[in-house]
Amino acid sequence: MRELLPEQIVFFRENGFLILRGLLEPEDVNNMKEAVLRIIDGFDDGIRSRSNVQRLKNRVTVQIQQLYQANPLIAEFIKHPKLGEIASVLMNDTPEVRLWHDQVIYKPAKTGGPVAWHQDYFYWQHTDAPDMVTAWCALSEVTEENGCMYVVPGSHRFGMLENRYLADDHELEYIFACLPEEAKNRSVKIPLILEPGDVTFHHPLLIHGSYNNDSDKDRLGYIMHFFPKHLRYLEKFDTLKQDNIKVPDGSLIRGENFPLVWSAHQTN
Ligand SMILES: O=C(O)CCC(=O)C(=O)O
Repeated sequence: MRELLPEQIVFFRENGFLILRGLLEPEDVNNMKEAVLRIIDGFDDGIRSRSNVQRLKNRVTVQIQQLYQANPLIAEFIKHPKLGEIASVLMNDTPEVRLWHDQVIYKPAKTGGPVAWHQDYFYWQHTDAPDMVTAWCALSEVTEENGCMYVVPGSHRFGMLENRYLADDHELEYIFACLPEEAKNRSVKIPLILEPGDVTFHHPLLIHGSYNNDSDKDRLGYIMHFFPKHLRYLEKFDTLKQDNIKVPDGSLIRGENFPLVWSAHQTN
């Protein structure tokens, strides 16, 4: 394995996340930042899902999905060989990595709002296993002041929580109430402080969230949620009915909405 050391793989298994510093080239960061900002500013068409989530008064978190379908440079970036290879290893060496979806989460300076504490798999329970991995690419400086992501290390080992997330008051204590007794004492949150070009990977059961951007610097993250070759569709749990999965119940998830971004056969 070229990109990851054995101890980094062990760290991910134990903690449910991993920070890789300087993984992206400055040129990639600059090009992606420009492409993503064009979409935020409304210059590229074809965006399937766009929302300005306003959970708190005067606070906005801009969340846009499927950017790669609107911009050729982003369509190329999702096939970044380092990201694909790392995702494969963190998903137990799956021979194929596909994109579940991408998204930008943008918190403008002074007005950027929170992302409530959650586990990603809550949204993905119409798949047959919590086996995905997310790559969170920093396209700006990411600090506690401008609303970095916080994670609860090891919380991916607590299983699925009963409550989906904490909506308004955004206190971690609320979510602790849902944890198994033995996990409560061990839970702390830590900030993921990043430079442009750093990438963090996280497990779909990891508890994570982020707070307001009170600083005078924008926070910009481009996020890819990857899934392994063996993942299957479970129609009965498809309560959100997003209509992007076209395969029959019980089948491997494939199709134009789930591009193959990395394959062991192409790189070996
Ligand atoms: O960007 C954030 O603050 C949260 C991101 C997130 O929830 C995710 O990448 O799964």
